[in-house]
Amino acid sequence: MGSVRPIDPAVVRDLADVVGPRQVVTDPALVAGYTTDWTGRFAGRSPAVVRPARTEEVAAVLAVCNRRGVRVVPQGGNTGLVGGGVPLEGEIVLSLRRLSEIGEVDHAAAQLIAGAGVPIAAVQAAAVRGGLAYPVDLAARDSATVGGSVATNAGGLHFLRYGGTRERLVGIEAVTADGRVLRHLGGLLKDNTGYDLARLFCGSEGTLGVVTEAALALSPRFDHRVTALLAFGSVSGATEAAAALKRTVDSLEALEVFFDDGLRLVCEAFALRPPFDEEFSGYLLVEAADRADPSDTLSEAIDSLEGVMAVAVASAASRRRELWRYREDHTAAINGVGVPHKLDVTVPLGRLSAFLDEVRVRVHATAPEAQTWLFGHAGDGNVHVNVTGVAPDDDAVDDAVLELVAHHGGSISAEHGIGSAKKRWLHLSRSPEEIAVMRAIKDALDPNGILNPNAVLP
Ligand code: 2HG
Ligand code: ZN
Repeated sequence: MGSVRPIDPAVVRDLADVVGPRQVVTDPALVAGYTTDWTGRFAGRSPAVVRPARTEEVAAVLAVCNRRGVRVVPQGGNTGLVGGGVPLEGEIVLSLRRLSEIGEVDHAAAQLIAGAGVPIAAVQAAAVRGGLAYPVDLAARDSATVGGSVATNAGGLHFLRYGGTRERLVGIEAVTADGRVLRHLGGLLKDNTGYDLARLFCGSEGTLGVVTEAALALSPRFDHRVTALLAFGSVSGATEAAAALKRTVDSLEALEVFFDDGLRLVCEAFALRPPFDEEFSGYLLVEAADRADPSDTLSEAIDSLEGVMAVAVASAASRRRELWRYREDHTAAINGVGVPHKLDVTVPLGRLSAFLDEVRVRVHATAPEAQTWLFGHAGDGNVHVNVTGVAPDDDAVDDAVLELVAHHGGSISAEHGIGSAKKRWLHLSRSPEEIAVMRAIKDALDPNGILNPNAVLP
């Protein structure tokens, strides 16, 4: 981490005029909380964090930065995993957490409008209070924000049933690099009036504009929910069962996969009792939700699967939570082993089993001392390849894994985005023509290149 280039006092004065002096944070001890990502792999530096509370303030801040050529990294809950919210080159941090207003549920439309700084868990709670649900769900729900989830098109645990953030997004308010406010929050589902800017900004990782509010489509609230943990003797047994469950259980809401080494690590890290007396090679965590109890439907589907070696089923919330911990606690447990390289990939479902076998071999051949941890969203073909035991800036393993993904016709990022971590490999998933069009859009919307300059585009 280099030294921080001091910020021009005139810029600080201009920013303080907009948000008030207390909301331009320059004390290094406080700034430090915004400059490193959650994994510890991406450590940046910044002279200042600016914390607007309203859209007009965001617009005025960006106008100042654009005029003075000051580069900006927008940041929500700082739960990103690809270095997309970290000021790697001394940019100022634009924290959106104070945009924390949340509207009432619109029952007629089954929608809700939330500010960029509202945590996902708060959106979920508001939806439930309104008799509905917000189906985008992820382990970082208490810290991850609406703005960050829109900027990264967050996927999460329920993608197979409801899609990700882009599928839920029915309107957006965002500010362009020069401080113009784009507001299109009417929430009309049928609205063919030109380019869909909300969905363009969704997944743009703060490079095209800064999301300040989002209109989100809610889903029905299902009060009956059942969770099952299934054990298999082989990787292919688990992936074949996942495909069968996806085909047969309409109420399926989650279909997660992990393996013996990850389960052992989670149990050791958090002193959890293992789910079964014996160890097995692969595990599926399955959840179904419906208006009536889906237990029988799920049990029948499980009974007709081949290769199931052991089953634990839970309907009570506390026992369901215990089963979920075996999967959700992987991220935190792996962080305890060392700074991980996180590769978040999708492969076509028919290639999932082959990929899971080959990726371990590939990592071992590239870095024999490394440890490979595999888990993810089996229903989406989305594997979280975490590798510990290699230096944070050694890209050899990333290179080997992403080449293998491309070989299988997959995507180098299923849900975490490109950030700064993966832009070197964008060409493996997108053609030169596509990247040139993305560059043209970026240049049109942010001609001075002030918005998240280290993310997405090589
Ligand atoms: C998850 O599915 C998140 O739990 C995090 O996407 C994955 O830690 C990871 O690599
Ligand atoms: Zn995930």
